[in-house]
Parts: sequence; structure tokens; C-alpha cells
Amino acid sequence: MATPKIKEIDESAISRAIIQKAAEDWINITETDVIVAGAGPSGLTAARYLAKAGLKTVVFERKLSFGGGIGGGGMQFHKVVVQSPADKILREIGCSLETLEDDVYVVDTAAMIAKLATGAIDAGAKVIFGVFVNDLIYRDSPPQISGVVVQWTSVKLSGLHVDPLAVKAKAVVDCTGHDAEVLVVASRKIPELHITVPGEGSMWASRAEQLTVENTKEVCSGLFAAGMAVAALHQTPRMGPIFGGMLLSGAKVAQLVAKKVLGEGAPKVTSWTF
Ligand code: 48F
Repeated sequence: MATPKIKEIDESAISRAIIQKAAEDWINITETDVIVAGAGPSGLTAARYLAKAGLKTVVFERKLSFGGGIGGGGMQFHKVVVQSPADKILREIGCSLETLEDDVYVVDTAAMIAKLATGAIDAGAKVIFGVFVNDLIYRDSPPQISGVVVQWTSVKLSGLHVDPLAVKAKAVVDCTGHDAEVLVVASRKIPELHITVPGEGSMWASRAEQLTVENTKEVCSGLFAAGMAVAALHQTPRMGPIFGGMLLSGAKVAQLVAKKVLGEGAPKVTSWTF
């Protein structure tokens, strides 16, 4: 079989394309509608619904990959459990579910990550890897979170002292998981907001799922939280490898942010109400 002629391209053209297009993206996101910190289940779900609602949405993910805690499944067995009504969120993006019992399903971790990520990107969210949120932009009259401060993960790992960059947004969503990194920054650096992050409580799966979704709220003006960051903020139980609460929390935060940014005329992001 003949090998097809592969298009030749100069190395400098490759470099130029990458630098120019990445710079265009960065310039475009210096002012955006919503910044989501973290591309785990809550962050990717929030990003998809936010973008679908018409909001310019940027996700900063510290690692070079999607999915957060999904990939580890339950103790590295490659399955997680999802219960109703969160199964609807996965069905919308074409993720296969295997029925375990009424309203309870088992999902392959790789499939779930791939579908959530594709869903967010296809809806129009911009995901940037290898960048972490390490501070907030804050204004005090009235108190308002107006964006985030970001840095390359590689800079942190190298131990170099490099000043970060700031990105403005109408809303910031902490989807950083168990460590609630954005909320912790707010609690440490902006004492007048009176945010404390005691950390999550011990395992109680059903209660954890319910409370995570119930407590998904705007924490202070412009700053929202979803997923395990909510459990860390309220010291409510952890749930282990059942993911309905993460997906529903992401959907709920998207609805809250859409209302905040777009007003009462914001579209309904899901067919059910929270
Ligand atoms: O940890 P993670 O999956 O958070 P989540 O969306 O879901 C939690 C579940 O995976 C699971 C659970 C529920 O069943 O207990 O653990 O609440 O995803 C968080 C993502 O945020 C990234 C991190 O690499 C991960 O992909 N992240 C963490 N800190 C930062 C960050 C940061 N400061 N800036 C950007 N990304």
C-alpha cells in the first residue's frame, strides 16, 4: 500500500500558529462571563450548562487532563454509580448507563469523562489545562468577587517566583473538589467575607448527595461553589464514588450563575427545578 504524501510544514510555522492562537484565546478571556475552577464532574457539568445558556465560560484546570476524581472510580475500579435524576444529565450527552436497580446506574469512568468533556466543549466552553486559580480579584464597596488570579501549574511545581496574571469575570465558580481551593483563598485573604472552610465530614453517601445539592449556592457576591467544595464549606458528609450529587450541583450552580448574570430572563438549564 502506498504511503500518502504527508503535508510538509516548517517548524517555525508550527510555533507561530501555536503562540498566536493561544495568545488570541488568552486575550479573549481576560474579560469573560464565568470562570470555573476545576474540570471535574461538577465543573464540566456547570461549564456545559453555562455555555448552553449563552455565557462566555472559561474552565481553568490545574492538571493536563479532564475528569478530576472520576477517573479513579471506586478505589481504582473503573466504574462509578449515578442515581436519578442525575442520569438525565448523562443521557443528554450520550453516556451509556447500566441499570443496577430502579433509578440507580453504573457508569464507565472513561466514558463519563469523555462525554462530560465533549459536552462542555461542544456547548462552547473554553477549557485551559495546566493553569490553576491561586487568588481572587476582590472589590469592597460593595463586596464583590470580580475574577481570578491564575498561574501555570508548572511554575508552581518548579518553585520559581513568577508573578501571575488576572482574569476578570462576572462570576467565579469553585469546582476544585475536596480542598475547595478558591474558597480557602477567600477565607484566608478576604477576612471581611467571613468564609470558613472546615472541610468535609465523614462518609454518609445519601445524606451527602442531598446536602451537596441543597447547599450549592452563591457564597458571596460573584463567588459560587459546586461539587465537593460545597461539602468542604459546610462540613457535610462525603459520599465516595456515587456521582449524581456532583452532576446536579454543577447543573444547579449553572442555573444560579445564569440568573445572576442574565437576570430573571435567563434560560432554564434543565427540565427540572432545584
Ligand atoms: O476533585 P474533583 O473531581 O471535584 P468535584 O467536581 O467532584 C468530586 C468527585 O470527583 C469525587 C467525590 C464525589 O463522588 O468525592 O471526589 O467536586 O475535580 C476537581 C478538579 O479541580 C482541579 C483538579 O485538578 C480537579 O481536576 N483543581 C483543583 N484545584 C484547582 C483546580 C485550582 N486551584 N485551579 C484549577 N483547577
